[in-house]
Amino acid sequence: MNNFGCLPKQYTNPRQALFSVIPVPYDLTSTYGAGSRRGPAAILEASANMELFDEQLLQETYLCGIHTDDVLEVDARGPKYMVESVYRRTKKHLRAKRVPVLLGGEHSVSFGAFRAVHEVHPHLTVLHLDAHADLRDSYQKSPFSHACVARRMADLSPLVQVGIRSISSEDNRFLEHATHIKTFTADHIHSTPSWQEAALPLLQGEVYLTLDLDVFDPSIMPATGTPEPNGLSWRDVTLFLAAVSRQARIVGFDVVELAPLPGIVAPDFLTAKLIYHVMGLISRSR
Ligand SMILES: [Mn+2]
Repeated sequence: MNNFGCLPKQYTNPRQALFSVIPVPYDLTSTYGAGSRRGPAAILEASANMELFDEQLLQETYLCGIHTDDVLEVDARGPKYMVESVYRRTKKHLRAKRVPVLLGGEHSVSFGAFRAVHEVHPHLTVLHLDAHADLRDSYQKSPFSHACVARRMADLSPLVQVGIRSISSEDNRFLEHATHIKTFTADHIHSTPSWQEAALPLLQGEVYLTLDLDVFDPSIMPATGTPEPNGLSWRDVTLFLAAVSRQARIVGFDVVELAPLPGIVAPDFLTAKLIYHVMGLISRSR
């Protein structure tokens, strides 16, 4: 497997890199379409075909150094153990002052990376882009299921959710009383051009970004386990993240739930390009 961007050695040396990419091919709790275990490999492969000049930012982001770590071994005992090993791996990169970039895998793995980043930046805010609210307190007897990941983050930090269009009645009841969580539904975003004016003031200081690819509309992102209609566009997401990065400091991020479709590479490529673009936004704000 190649490194992210298929970069020459001088740009992947961990000692000089701003970013560490951590591939986590885990999908054992997926409830509908599995297959996100093949996500990290597909992202790395697609990233070899990207133009390394970011045409929106007018910069060559790889010059700040992108290290790709070894694939994280799957711990089949369950998400709790997986979260723990993601935590330890993320911690290692944070200690070396690199920005962790997690490649899922299913969404449950994000909590490990978040927890490591949260220890270093306890006042961070979580920005959660997703079709699903993921606020269940427990699911299939696990508090670390993919369906609980936003709830676990919200136990520790304020949470801003963007693009939500699938929510359980339990989640909805919980939201009525959760004053530290603000949810911007896809419907609201589509019908309210000024929605960012309400979202951006909530995203100051340090931000951890967790991005489930099903936040995008299935027309451009069909390769997820749980696609939902009426999603966001490339432009919706990148313009919003650019605005966030201009005012806040994104201290780590994960991109999860790519379940590659044989013969259709566009979603893999979208994901690789998105990750590279977010790295570009982060490098620019430093
Ligand atoms: Mn989702």
